[in-house]
Amino acid sequence: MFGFFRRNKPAPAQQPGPSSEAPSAATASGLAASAADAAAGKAALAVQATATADPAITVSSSAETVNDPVPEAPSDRRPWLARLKQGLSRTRGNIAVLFTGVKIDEALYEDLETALLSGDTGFETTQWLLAALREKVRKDKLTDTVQVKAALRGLLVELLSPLERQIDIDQASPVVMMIAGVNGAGKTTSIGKLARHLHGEGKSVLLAAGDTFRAAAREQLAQWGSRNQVDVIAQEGGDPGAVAFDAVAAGRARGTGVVMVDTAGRLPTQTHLMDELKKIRRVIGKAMDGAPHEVLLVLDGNTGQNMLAQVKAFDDAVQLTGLIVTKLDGTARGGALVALAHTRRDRPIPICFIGVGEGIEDLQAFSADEFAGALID
Ligand SMILES: Nc1nc2c(ncn2[C@@H]2O[C@H](COP(=O)(O)OP(=O)(O)OP(=O)(O)O)[C@@H](O)[C@H]2O)c(=O)[nH]1
Ligand SMILES: [Mg+2]
Repeated sequence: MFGFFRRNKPAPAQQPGPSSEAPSAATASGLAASAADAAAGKAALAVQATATADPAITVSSSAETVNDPVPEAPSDRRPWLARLKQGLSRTRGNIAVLFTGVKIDEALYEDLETALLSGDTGFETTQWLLAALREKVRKDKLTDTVQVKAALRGLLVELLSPLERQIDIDQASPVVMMIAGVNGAGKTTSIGKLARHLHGEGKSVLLAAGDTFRAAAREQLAQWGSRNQVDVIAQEGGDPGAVAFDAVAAGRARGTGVVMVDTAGRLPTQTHLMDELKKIRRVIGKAMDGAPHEVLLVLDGNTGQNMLAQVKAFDDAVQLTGLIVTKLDGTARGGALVALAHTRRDRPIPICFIGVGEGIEDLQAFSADEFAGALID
């Protein structure tokens, strides 16, 4: 399950660099291509040769260079698990120690209730979990706290499993992904990380800087592009829908593997901005039938229960296909993911990736088992 993406065909051994691609339709149509376009020429091959050995990248707007470790083999998830567990340590709080005693009594359930509520699991989900746990203890005649802990872990895995999903990056050519979310949630950073992972899969990537009004936003994406030999379609001012359209058109003309459309941050209460998002989605559909293939909402892990309202509002507006939850490092509110799984169990929106930091390897596919383990083990 733990490939980063789902593949229908084996990844090619070598990926064609951006320099070998046809000229950009968008560039020809008058849009300003980013610095990445210029850098893509001679430098591309040389940079590409060293890319996996030295994935030096910048993920923050502070332009600080992060030297990420060489990605571990997919079979070795230990470094990631350690970071996930460390990241969720504030959410986990005292859950693990609850189960070190010997007695299964009311005090145990009360302490568990407090721990779940403080982790922002929410009242309704906490009550549901406690009731299900009591029922399991009764039915399975559990007699020691180690068994109760295992039962709770099992319930969490069951609840979270429907949220697991790997994105199929061979589902179309190009696969068009639109990324949305509130301000500062981690959209652009996540796009950068995904671009690097896609590069590792041998997929060519084109980025669309859909935040046309903030120069800093364009620059942030352009910086990512130039570091990762990925072209960025950008435009100063103007309509983000036009940038998205041209990016998809350019992606089709070039035979690009994946086009990712970044968008400006917006609150669900900003009606005109939500309308703009709907328009971007519509326009992408005009540029390519069936696109966007993925509409991902990026959620800041510190958002807690408000995630539920954000998911609903963005889903109503642009029909989400998945979520990316960032900044789970250091949050005391990671239980909100459990609430999300429980309250939306009739219409689950999968969590495609979770992030626990700013490095490339800090964004990984979501696993119910790993997440439950990090919460209570
Ligand atoms: N600690 C931590 N920081 C993160 C994570 N993901 C992103 N960030 C940081 O969050 C900040 C905002 O990230 P951006 O990617 O710029 O967020 P954005 O959603 O594109 O922001 P706007 O475009 O302004 O709406 C940056 O400083 C990132 O480095 C994460 O998983 N953990
Ligand atoms: Mg951004």
